[in-house]
Amino acid sequence: MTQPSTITQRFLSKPNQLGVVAVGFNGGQCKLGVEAAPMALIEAGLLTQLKDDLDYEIHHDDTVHFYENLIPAEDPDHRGMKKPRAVSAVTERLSQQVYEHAREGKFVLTLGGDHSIAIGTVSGTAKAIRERLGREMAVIWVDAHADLNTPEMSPSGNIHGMPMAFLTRLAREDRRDIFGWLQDEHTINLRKLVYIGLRDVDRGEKQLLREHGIKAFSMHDVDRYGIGKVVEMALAHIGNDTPIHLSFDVDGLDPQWAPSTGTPVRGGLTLREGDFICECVHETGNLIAMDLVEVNPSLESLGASETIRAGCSLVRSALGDTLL
Ligand SMILES: [Mn+2]
Repeated sequence: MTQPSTITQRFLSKPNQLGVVAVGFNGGQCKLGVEAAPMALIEAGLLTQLKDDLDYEIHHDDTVHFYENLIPAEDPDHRGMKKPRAVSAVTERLSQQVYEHAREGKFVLTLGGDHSIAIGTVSGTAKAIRERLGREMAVIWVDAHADLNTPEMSPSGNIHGMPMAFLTRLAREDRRDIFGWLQDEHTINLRKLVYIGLRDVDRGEKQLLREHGIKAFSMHDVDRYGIGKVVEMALAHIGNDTPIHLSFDVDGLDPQWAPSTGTPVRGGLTLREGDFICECVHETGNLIAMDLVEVNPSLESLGASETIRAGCSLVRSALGDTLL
């Protein structure tokens, strides 16, 4: 038995309204299956739970967007990036969809899809928050990976490893059809980015994290301080007067809890630690949007339903579900 959240939301003018965008996009990486996640999460009852148990008014077009008509026939690699035009076109459209929900003061929940879609979601909320409140927002990125590779640094060329580089302007591209649509209004200040759960960070990314003093809590920090202290430090870094966009890659969780994901890495967060992060971020009253990405129901037949259940639990926790 659950009940609606009692936390006052500081930056949402319609705190009980939920804009939902279901994004069945897999083009930021090479494995099939992640495009099926939004439907799997919805069929598992996620939106019904948010409506019936947590009293949200759901604004969803009842569509999983695959954006087939945006995918170009020809999409050769550019600066080592794979499918750059497809990812650019899809995230540009998604950015607009998210922006339209966020500018009305609704919470925006995006169900991915691979993590490249965050180029669309974060840019959309960042723009809306700048317009609506005249503020810069913060991003909490829960992930095994930093997703901070510039195209030239990326070992794989998969754009799901690059979203944070484009969103912070560490990577730039002038071509309109390859992320040239990203304007200053869409971007995130490096000082307002916080990572939790990192444990598989590429060498070039480590250098960027150090050079720019980006706040990052790895699994080493979770082991040393405990998740309670880590979340406290993460939120202290952001400050209490800043809207927060939570981008949660399910591979932040240990494969024991979320095995069905494209790039699992052992030694991750427990489901309770993941839920705890979401609960605490909700409790700030500053959360304005959440992405749940990289659930891949096709990858591990035995673990798919477990991973979907874990994903539902994370979203419910971020939207105010409590244990008591
Ligand atoms: Mn990721």
